[in-house]
Amino acid sequence: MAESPPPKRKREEEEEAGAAPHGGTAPAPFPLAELRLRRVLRESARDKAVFLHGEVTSPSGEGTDAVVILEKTPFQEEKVSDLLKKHTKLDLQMRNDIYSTYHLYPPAELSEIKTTVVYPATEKHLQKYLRQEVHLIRETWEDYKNITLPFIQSQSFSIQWVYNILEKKAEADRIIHENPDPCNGFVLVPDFKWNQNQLDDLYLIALIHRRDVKSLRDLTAEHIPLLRNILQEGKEAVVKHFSVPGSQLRIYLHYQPSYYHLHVHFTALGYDAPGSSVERAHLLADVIDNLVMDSMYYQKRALTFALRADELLFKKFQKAGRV
Ligand code: GTA
Repeated sequence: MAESPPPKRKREEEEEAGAAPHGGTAPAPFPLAELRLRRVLRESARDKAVFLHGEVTSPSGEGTDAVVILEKTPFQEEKVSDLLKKHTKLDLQMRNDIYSTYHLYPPAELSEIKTTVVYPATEKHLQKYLRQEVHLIRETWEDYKNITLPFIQSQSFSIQWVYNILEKKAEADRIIHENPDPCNGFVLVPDFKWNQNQLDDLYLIALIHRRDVKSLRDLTAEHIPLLRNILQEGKEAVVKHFSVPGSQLRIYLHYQPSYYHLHVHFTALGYDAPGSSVERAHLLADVIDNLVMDSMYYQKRALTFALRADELLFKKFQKAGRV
């Protein structure tokens, strides 16, 4: 378990004190109780998470899709004694010699469920969270130019949320570090997936200021100063804010990403984060070394990644006879 909890950020303190972020009126919370459950998209016993497709019905009777992710959070070391003392019920399940198991029912304040909402959700969001068969693709540079790039240009997820962060229109008081240089600068913020309550599943994301780099495929030696800034300053900021040394961070890019605005993932080394497997994660330090060796490295080599069977990009590769 982590040594110390991360410092509480300013916005959380304000919210606990009843103030809306930025001093405005707090937006109404998502109407969870009114959500009509349409189906379970995916359920994971290992991650203790369930991905739901629901529908919110407006007063006029119109339904709008939403994705709701419910996820049990890791234990917080400093709250474990409270859990032992303040549990509301302890039901014995079985006893055998020196062994026994129980169902322990914690009080409300110790039984938080992290809830992530995408609303309104598009068909692509529903597909993304649906459990499906996956296939490995080996994408050459020619495949990228002829299949993937035209697909990205016509299809990818909206990146408005990224621009909102870069322009301080959203999550401004969550920023951990910023290098404001328009060419070699970036913003480091806690990722969507991290509730910042414990360091075990630490997850931050670095978003670059420049808007002309979509993914790993666009990187050349020109971007080395930017990437070195992210690696160096990102590590320094994480030590300063969370006391986690660089040697305990996994710092990587996804290929393919979901959002085509270059960003770098920072996760705790001990955390098996979604998307940290070999077919998707490219360590930033290795990416820099590859670019130092050959500026055109990522415009030459084939890259492997997994695609879900009913994804449009997978169908394009199939149609081109590349699967
Ligand atoms: N701070 O508004 C945002 C925001 N959004 C919209 C996305 N991110 C955000 N961060 C902030 N504010 O790490 C984060 C995402 C992700 C990164 C984008 O930006 O949390 P990517 O472009 O490489 O795309 O990274 P990726 O990794 O596919 O995105 P995502 O959503 O993390 O999906 C990864 C897979 O993990 C999904 O297919 C999903 O099925 C799975 N997954 C498992 N558990 C979870 C979970 N609890 N929440 C979300 N996805 C999960």
